[in-house]
Amino acid sequence: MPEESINHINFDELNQKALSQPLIQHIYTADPSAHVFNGKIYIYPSHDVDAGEAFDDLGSHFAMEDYHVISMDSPTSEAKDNGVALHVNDVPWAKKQMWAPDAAEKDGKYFLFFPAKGHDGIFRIGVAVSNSPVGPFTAQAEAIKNSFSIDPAVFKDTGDSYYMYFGGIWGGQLQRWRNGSFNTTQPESPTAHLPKENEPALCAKVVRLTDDLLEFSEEPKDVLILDETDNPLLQGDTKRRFFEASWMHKYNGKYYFSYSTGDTHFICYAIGDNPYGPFKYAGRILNPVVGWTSHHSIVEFEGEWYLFYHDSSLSKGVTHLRSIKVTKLIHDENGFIKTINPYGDLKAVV
Ligand code: FUB
Repeated sequence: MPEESINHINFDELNQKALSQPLIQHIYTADPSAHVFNGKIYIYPSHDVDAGEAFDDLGSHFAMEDYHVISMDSPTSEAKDNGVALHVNDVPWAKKQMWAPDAAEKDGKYFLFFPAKGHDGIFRIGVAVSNSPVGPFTAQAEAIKNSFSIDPAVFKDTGDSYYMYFGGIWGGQLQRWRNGSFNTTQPESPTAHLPKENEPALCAKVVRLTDDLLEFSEEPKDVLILDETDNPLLQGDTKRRFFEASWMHKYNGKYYFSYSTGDTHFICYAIGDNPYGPFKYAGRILNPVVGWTSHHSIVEFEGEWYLFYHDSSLSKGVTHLRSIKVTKLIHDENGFIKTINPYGDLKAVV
């Protein structure tokens, strides 16, 4: 992760060419999970802060403590910060690192799903509930039973079924759960426990939620991504394999699973026929942004599709101080997504 390479970037030129500007500038925000509730856009991002933690490959420098919900009347209108919606101190089971959240609505109630490290240093996923989309949210006393890893994304399918996609490798600890329980050996290595390069890649997980949206209704299953020959993507296929940042959207009856490739910095996608997959790799949605991480959501608003994403342009390249952005997303006549270059003809150096 060559953080120094950002010094080569001419930020004035980059910002001029950028497809969009940060939606919120008075705080740093990242990992935007956008939804349309009651005709309005609500964005559930991480709230980035500089807590003074040293940079490492486990993401210790992402030491976030709370969530703010951002609302917009439309993708081009002003974004409003609705203040603190949930703080780590109000989550009995959580200790630190409030990473990428998501939200869902059911029967007039709003559910905030979020990962955090517990007092044992293990990432779990929790739920907090509110009567308002902007919170404040009240956390459940315990994390979701049998939850693990990071980056929950909750998708409501037709028929009122809700599915959670989740997981992230390296600092997200997904690789440490390969045998069904948390592997405590080699705790400081982000890459120990990963499959070998020529083995099938580690998959994101998908699980249907219970009717009250507070628990898993089944064992999480692998989100399998197949290549052009219908074989699973390999762990060594780093420009296409799953790393973190799951999202699901449905377009013309097909299920689009999108995700970040992490250390190669792409947002890619794969298409399937049902929420569980398998999904066939279909291409890139977003080329690398300034900053190491890339994380997004895709949402339809008044018949048009939008990509919410983040970059570190406002902080001039500081990896853990990111800003949420939005741009249009186009599905072509065959259902494929047109790749987005976030700075036009300029390439981000990561
Ligand atoms: O914001 C912390 C972590 O960085 C997220 O959980 C990942 O998806 C990456 O964006």
